[in-house]
Amino acid sequence: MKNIRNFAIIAHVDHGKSTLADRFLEITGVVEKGKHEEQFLDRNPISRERGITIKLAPVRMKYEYKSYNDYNHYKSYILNLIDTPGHIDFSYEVDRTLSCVEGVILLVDATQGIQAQTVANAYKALEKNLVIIPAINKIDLPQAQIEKTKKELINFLGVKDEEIYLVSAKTGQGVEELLYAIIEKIPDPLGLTQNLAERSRPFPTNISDSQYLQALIFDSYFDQHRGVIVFVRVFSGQIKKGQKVFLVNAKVEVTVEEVGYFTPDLKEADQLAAGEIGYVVTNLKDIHQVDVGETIIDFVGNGSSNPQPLPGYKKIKPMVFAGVFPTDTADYLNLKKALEKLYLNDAAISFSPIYSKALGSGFRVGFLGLLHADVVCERLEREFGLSLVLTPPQVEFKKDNHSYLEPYVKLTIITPSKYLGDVLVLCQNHRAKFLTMNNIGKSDSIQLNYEMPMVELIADFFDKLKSVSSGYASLDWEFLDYRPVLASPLTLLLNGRAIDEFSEIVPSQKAYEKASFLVGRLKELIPRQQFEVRIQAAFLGKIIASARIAPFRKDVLVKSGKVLGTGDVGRKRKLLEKQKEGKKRMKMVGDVEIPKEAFLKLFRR
Ligand SMILES: Nc1nc2c(ncn2[C@@H]2O[C@H](COP(=O)(O)OP(=O)(O)OP(=O)(O)O)[C@@H](O)[C@H]2O)c(=O)[nH]1
Ligand SMILES: [Mg+2]
Repeated sequence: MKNIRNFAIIAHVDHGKSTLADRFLEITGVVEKGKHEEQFLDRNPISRERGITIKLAPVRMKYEYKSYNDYNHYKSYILNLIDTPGHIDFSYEVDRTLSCVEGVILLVDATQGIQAQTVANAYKALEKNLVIIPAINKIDLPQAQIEKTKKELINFLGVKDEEIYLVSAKTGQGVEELLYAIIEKIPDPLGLTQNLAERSRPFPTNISDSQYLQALIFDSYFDQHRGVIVFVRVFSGQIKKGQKVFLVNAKVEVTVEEVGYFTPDLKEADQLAAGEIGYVVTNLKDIHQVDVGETIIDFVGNGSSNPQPLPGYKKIKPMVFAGVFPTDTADYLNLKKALEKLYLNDAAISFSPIYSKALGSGFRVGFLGLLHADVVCERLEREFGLSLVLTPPQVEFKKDNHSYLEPYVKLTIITPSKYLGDVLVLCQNHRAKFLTMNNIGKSDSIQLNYEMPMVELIADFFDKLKSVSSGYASLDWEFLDYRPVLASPLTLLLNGRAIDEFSEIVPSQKAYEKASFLVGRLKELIPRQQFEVRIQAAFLGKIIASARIAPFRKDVLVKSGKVLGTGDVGRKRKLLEKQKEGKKRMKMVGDVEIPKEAFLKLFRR
């Protein structure tokens, strides 16, 4: 165990975590330099296309360490790295990662300095008592502000200048020194650091020397042929093929089919021992029995001998909800199965069945934010071959007798001081309540704390914040509580018929603004139909906004005024097929045809 180091890379989005991981993988010979894709650990195609990490990614590396001081000190280490996403919508991946490691590299982009998720993720690591190695990245860039970023880190973490590592994940400069720091500064899985022979952090349970198996499930996915595959951190004991184990919370017995570690592909091994990170093939076909945060222990016959669960994880609460419907109503069960399987790989979603008059049977799915909603739906479509309609993601209001309560968040914004004025005005316009303001380090970065209604946050606040600060301000939020608000349903009508899917509760103060925005947007998004379409918005029994779309006749069989004759059957069929294909991307709402994208685009500006 002394030769194992488990660590994660955490940072604000885009500060270079996955690129740094590439360099580690090259130095340790997992991949060959110049022969792999950039951000090698971002393996999901959606992640690659969007250039952001959406999943935690574990990988095991081997490294031959030679001490600088003592050349006889030559040892082979196993380094388990977990790369994490930086975007706040995937923060649950970070939460789960941090329970599996003893230390982290906190990476800060030298051109950006400390940003909101730098702070949020660092606090998470501090809370877990992890060793934090601060590193400044992108020092190769001419606009890098190394000294300023250093000052921010010194002030924020209370570290010394010489404890901060300077690297370029792009060129590899300083990366090997960082590997040395991981070995020297991050404790082994028993909590012992190399130099100080003392426990630097309490062991997660009090049976650290136990022979009994205790492994924490931190991620999972469903494999068509092998059933549920879980990712584990073993805290004590061992786990190997053929062993009978027990899931403490689900109370099910499982015979282990295979164990191994990440290369990052799955590589079979004889066993996983205490301190290691790897995977377990369970062959469980009933996917409801496995949950992240579950503890695997030895099977002790009916689970009778007082099994010890590890602390596991706080369940995360989705804050944004949308209806998800199959375009083809016959796909309902496929959607259900897809959601269940996806849940194994993304425990941050929640779902429950709903029915809509216009869209049929579907699910009300909870997400952590709009990007998360977008990514989940794209994964459902691509990984499970579904075609879906998503109603506009909304925040959940609670009804309390005749009044409404709305969710509030605690908002943290970090901005360079020169944009402060504009940021303050922006917050004011979004019903935010100012709490505190302070400087980060001796730099000109300012941290602002607010309380703000969640509904204000999810619409377009982030985009506006980016635009008033030329991209420099960043934000982090956390759910606070529900508070009373004067609000009512804003109903959208198409040709006099209320369309529930487009209706939502809005604060009275925002009703006019919202109504005219939605009506205007729908007018752009709904194509002309054979008849006139009237769009209206009603609030408290009054129509407060309206628009119309003029009718338009389009029959594909009438081309340049001439009806295609019977002799042209092939061509006629082709045109009809094409029209049918187009219709698949449409959805009938009432008697109006609406493109699928309209549902998602409606609330985006
Ligand atoms: N010049 C320069 N560019 C870098 C460096 N490190 C990363 N980048 C670039 O910064 C961008 C973001 O890098 P990623 O490694 O994807 O960042 P990340 O932190 O993994 O991003 P998320 O996982 O989405 O939060 C990419 O375009 C990288 O090529 C560096 O040291 N120097
Ligand atoms: Mg990344």
